[in-house]
Amino acid sequence: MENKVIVVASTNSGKIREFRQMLEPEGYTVKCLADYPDMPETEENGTTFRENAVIKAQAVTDRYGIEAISDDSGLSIDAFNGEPGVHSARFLGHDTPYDYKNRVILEKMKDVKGEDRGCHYTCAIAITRPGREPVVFEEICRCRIADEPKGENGFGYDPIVYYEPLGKTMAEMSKDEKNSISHRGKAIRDLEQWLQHEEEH
Ligand code: ITT
Repeated sequence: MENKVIVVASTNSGKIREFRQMLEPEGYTVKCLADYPDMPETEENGTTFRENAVIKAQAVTDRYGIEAISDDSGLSIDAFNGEPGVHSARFLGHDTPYDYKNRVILEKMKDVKGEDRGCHYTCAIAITRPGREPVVFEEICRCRIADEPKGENGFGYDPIVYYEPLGKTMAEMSKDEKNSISHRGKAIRDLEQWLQHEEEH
């Protein structure tokens, strides 16, 4: 049987890599916006992860008349009242390097101790299809802000996001470890189950 093609409406290479790591071994071919170079940038003007996820996938479905999947995600920090949240990519500037963003967060958190360093990642994955209602899978991963950046793996905020049960930051995890516990890993598994169910019916 031919692989099912999944179009992930994203330009974020870290996200796309994780979709590939999880879906390609299951027999899917993962495409991304690099395969659709004439797709204009979509304005993410929703106020929730769910809304932004639907906006991004729906834009691709509307333009090309195809099924599309998107990921809207971010890091919500308790001590910052949930910020940067949906603004995670734009926080301190979209193109600002993450080692700088991470250092700024650590500096702002220097007097915040213990339990008060709580945070969570959220991932909303939307699937849109022509003439159908969008479906969204949303998952979180509860963590805390590390005392210092650690690890070289992953992307974005991973070096300062410490996951207590494994005793390491997301950037110190292997790809399989991160995918087994992360917000995105869980949401991709939800999506996969849903796709399998759809294929059977
Ligand atoms: P697309 O919209 O093209 O997918 P984007 O980077 O603009 O790419 P978002 O608006 O969803 O995507 O922003 C998500 C940001 O949240 C992302 O840029 C990272 O900084 C952060 N983020 C989300 N998941 C993460 C993860 O698993 N590890 C580290 N940082 C993550």
